[in-house]
Amino acid sequence: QGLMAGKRGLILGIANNRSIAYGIAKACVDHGAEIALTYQGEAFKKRVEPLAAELGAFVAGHCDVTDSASLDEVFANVAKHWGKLDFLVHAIAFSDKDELTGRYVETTRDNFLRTMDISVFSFTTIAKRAEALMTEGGSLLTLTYYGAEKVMPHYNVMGVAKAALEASVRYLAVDLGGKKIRVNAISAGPIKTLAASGIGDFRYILKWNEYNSPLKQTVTQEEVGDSGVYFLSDLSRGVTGEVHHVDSGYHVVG
Ligand code: 0WD
Repeated sequence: QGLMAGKRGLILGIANNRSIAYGIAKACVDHGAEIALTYQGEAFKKRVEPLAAELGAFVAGHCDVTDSASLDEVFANVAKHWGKLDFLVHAIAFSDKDELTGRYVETTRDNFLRTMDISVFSFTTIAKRAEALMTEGGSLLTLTYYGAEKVMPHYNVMGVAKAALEASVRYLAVDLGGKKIRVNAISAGPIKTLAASGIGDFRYILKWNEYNSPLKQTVTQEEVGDSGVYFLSDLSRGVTGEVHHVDSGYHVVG
């Protein structure tokens, strides 16, 4: 038995074993959940398949959120395999790394739209697809960052996108609440991952958080994973529309 025994969830956004989504996936499995994973293209397939084997996960296929046919296929595979869904994790974001440095005002229209499409709209379209399978209620979780609330150096258009993502959490919570589907976000402190390596001066940001956060340390994927279990399990059954900081407390001082 476990906090997540009997629950089945789809986890999107594992690039490798340093991904935040991997930390959440592992914590869910440790607490008894069954999970499905996706990969973004052939390059990531080779990394995700061994992780799926390790976690006893079902691989639901290729998922590129800019390609709705791939999303249709992933959800069709989940429907065929399980018939229903209890939870979903969205840990996907993208922006051109040339624009994750310097001034926000230089953002191009193309990269603005692409960043919003992959990092914000994807959560809404995925929520709609998940709603159809969450026949007994459910829990949706996305990942955000403090750069949505305060100006962080180099975070630029991604900060604007995360602000829109956090607003989406609130609108989706209202739309889906009647079906007992909860929608929340974890605002994670900085963690060294593939996506984070695209952000200018990331090592400095890590050190800054370590020295200045109340807990005097940066967070780990395991810590985000454990908080994820709270949101994805019935422990948080009274909570929706929330943006919860898992950042060693940095947001109270930064
Ligand atoms: O410090 C950090 N690492 C933080 C990350 C602090 C706070 C929040 N986050 C957020 C990110 O913005 C993102 O929403 O957490 C989420 C997960 O990011 P991560 O774990 O830091 O990064 P990573 O391991 O790289 O996973 C993100 C993945 C992609 O990897 P790459 O490296 O290719 O960007 O998002 C996926 C992809 O697997 N992804 C896509 N998936 C489907 N379709 C797409 C796409 N078009 N684009 C990116």
